[in-house]
Amino acid sequence: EEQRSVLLESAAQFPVPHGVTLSYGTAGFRAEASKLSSTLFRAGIIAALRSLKTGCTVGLMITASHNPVGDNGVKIADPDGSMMAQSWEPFAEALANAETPECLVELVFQFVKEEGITFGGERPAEVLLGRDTRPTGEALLEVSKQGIKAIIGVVPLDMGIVTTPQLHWMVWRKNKGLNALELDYFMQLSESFRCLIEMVPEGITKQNFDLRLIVDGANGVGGMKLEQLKELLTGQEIQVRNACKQGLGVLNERVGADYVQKEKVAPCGFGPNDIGLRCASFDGDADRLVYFRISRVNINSVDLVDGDKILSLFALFIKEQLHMLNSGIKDLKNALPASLGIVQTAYANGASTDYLKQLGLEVVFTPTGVKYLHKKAAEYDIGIYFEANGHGTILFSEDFLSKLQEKKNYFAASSAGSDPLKACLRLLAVSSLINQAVGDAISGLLLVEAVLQYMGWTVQNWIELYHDLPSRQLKVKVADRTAVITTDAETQVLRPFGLQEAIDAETAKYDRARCFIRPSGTEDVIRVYAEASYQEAADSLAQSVSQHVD
Ligand code: 16G
Ligand code: ZN
Repeated sequence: EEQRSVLLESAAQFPVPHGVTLSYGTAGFRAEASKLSSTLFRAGIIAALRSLKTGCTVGLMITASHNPVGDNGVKIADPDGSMMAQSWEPFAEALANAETPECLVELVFQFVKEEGITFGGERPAEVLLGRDTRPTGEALLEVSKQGIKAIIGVVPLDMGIVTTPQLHWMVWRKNKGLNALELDYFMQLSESFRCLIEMVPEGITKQNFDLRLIVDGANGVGGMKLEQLKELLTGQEIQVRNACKQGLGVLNERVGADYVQKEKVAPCGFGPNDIGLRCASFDGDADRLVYFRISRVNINSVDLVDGDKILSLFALFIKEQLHMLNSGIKDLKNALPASLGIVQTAYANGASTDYLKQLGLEVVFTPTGVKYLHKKAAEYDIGIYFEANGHGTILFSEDFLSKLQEKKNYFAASSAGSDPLKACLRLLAVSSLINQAVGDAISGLLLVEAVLQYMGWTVQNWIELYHDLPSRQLKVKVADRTAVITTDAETQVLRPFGLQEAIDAETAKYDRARCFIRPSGTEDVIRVYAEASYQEAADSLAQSVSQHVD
C-alpha cells in the first residue's frame, strides 16, 4: 500500500506528453530531450525493478549516442553489463506509454506479480546511473533517480559523466565483486595495454613505427575521458581533437564516428596537415570506433577503416595467438583448443566476410543491434563481433579464461620466454583490455594500436587487408515500417509478399551483387543496402529496390 501511494504521487509529477509513443528499440528510448521527462522517470522504475528481480546492480545510461545534441535517451544495462533482457522490453514500452499514474501503477503491480518480484526484500538493490555530456543529461538524471527511489528498497548511485561502455563495465565489475570506479577502469586499461606493448616482438618498435595518432572525440564524453587516460599511457603519442572543451564545437555536429563512416569525410578540425597520419573517431558516447586517413587524392574525403576492418585485424591477431599457443606442443594434453567465432551483420562488407572465411574462420550473422551480436559471440570460447559502424568487442568465456590462466602458470614454470607463454599472456591482456560488457571505443582503440605495433603495420598495410566492394545505403520514408518483416539475419523479406522476389530480380541484373532491406530500429524508415562490383551498379541497385519499397 505504501508502495502504491509513493508511485502514484511521484508519477503525477511527470505526466506523459501528448502524441508521443515511444518504443524500446535497439538503442533503448530515444527522442527529443524536452519530451523525455516522463520516460526517464519510468526508466528509473524499470531499472529498479530489474535490480530487484535479479538481486544485482543494474545500470541506467542517459545518452542519445551519435544523434544531435538536442536529443537524448536512456538504456538499461543488465547485471552482466549487457543490454537489458529482451523479454522485458514489452513491459518497458507499456510502462513508458502508460497514460495516467493509475495506469502506471496497475502495470507495475501486475508485472511485479507475474515476475515474482518482492518489494523491499533483504537483498540490497542498486542502480548505477551515468550520462553523456548532453546539456539535458543532468536534469534527466535527477528525474530517473526519482523513478528509482519510487520503488521501495532500491537506491540510485550516480556515476556522473561517463561513456556508455564505462557504465556497462562498472555494472559488470560491481556484480563480480570487483572494484568498479572510473580509476579502476583507467588502471585496468592502461596496465593491460602496457603489457601488450611490452610484448611487441623485438625490432618492431625500433623500426619506424609511427606512434602518432589523432583522435576525433565527437565533442563528447569519449574525447574527454581519453585525455585523462592518456596521462597513464607511456610510449603513445595520442592527440585528442574535438575533446568537448567548453564553447568549442557541438556534440556530433560534423564530427564523430557516425558522420565519418556514413559520409566518408573528415570530421571538423582535421585538414591537409594531417595527410598520411593515422586518425580515429569516436561517436558521442564512445561505444563506436572507426579509423580513417585523410585522402591524398581528395582532401575532402577519407580512406575509411570501418568496424569490419577493425574486426578483421582483431581476428587475425587472435587467430595467430591461438596458433602460437598450440604450436610446438608435443603432448596433446597440453594443448588448449578454443572455439573462435566471428559475428557480423548483413551490413558487413562482403569483401570482409570473404577475407575472414579465407582465413579459415567461422563467420555467423545476426540481425542489427548489439544485443543480438553480443549474445551470439558469447557462445564461443572467444567471440569477436563488430558492426560495420564500429561497434564491437571480443568476448572471452569464463571457462576459457580459467584454462588460459592455468596454461600460463604451466608454461611460466616449464618454458619461460617461450612463444606459447607469450601467446597466453597476450590473450589474457587482451581479455582485460577489451570491454567484456559492450563495444568500447577507448579500449578498442588501445587494442588496435597494440596490434598495429605488434604487426609493425601502417594504416596502409591495414587498409590493404582486403578491398571493400562498393556499396550504397538509402532510406525510404514509409507510413508504417513494421509492415516490413525480415528473416535470416535481415537478409530476406517475409512481408509484404512478393517484395523479396522483386529484390532478387533486381539483384540478378548485376555481377557479385547483394541487396537487402530492413526496418530501422531508431528511425521511421526502411533502410536499403546494396553492394556490387562497381559503384554505379550498387547505386542503381539501391535506387531501384527503393522504388519497390515505396
Ligand atoms: C542502434 C544500435 C546499433 C545499430 C543501430 C542501427 C545498440 C546499442 N545500438 O544504435 O547497434 O547499428 O541502432 O540503427 O544496439 P538503425 O536500426 O536505425 O539502422
Ligand atoms: Zn554510441
